Amino acid sequence: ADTSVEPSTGASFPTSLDGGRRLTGIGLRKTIVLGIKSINVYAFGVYADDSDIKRLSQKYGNVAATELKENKEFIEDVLDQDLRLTVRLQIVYSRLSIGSVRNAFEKSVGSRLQKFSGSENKELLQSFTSLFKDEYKLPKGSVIDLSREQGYVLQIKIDGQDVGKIQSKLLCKSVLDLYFGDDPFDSQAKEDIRSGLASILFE
Ligand code: DAO
Ligand code: DAO
Repeated sequence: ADTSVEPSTGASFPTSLDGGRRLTGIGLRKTIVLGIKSINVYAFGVYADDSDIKRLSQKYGNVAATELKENKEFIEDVLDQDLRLTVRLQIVYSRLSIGSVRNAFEKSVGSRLQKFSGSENKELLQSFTSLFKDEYKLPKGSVIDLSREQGYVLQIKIDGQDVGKIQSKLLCKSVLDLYFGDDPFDSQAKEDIRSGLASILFE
């Protein structure tokens, strides 16, 4: 099958997933440790279900292809609506502990919950982080799929194994926003993902 390779890590992503979701863009999640050192934590790819995204063609059919990816309302609709998407993460950092995943998650996703709802949503955040059990291991090469399934169910798989799911429109949106919202981990990836999503409407 065809793949797309994230250049700084060599992580490779199939251009489509089982079930037909198609790759729209790939990127890199980095973090700064000890205030100075930048490390690559994981590479990611964002996949979208074509037929779900095409449900937006009625609304945006008259917008030019080149303008659609810059259209704020279009991106808002993709973030908000019940459209199936998967973010695949491939761990590249070799010393990732579940505790640091939990901390990072509380910061990144926590800030989005606050931004979109105006409240901390501690319980929602904890219901999610409680799925991150200490016995899981995330060695380099682990693959995590975070999917929004029908009915705003956020589903998590590690190396293809179900880890848990939570039904929450707000949580789904908050996770997706990290990758192609306004203040993303990787801004080039955001551009690519937005173009990829927009191009689905014009084929
Ligand atoms: O070992 O001190 C350290 C650095 C750990 C950085 C952890 C960043 C975690 C990012 C979230 C990963 C989600 C799979
Ligand atoms: O990079 O800050 C971030 C957000 C990453 C989301 C990671 C979710 C990880 C869920 C799986 C952990 C299971 C132990």
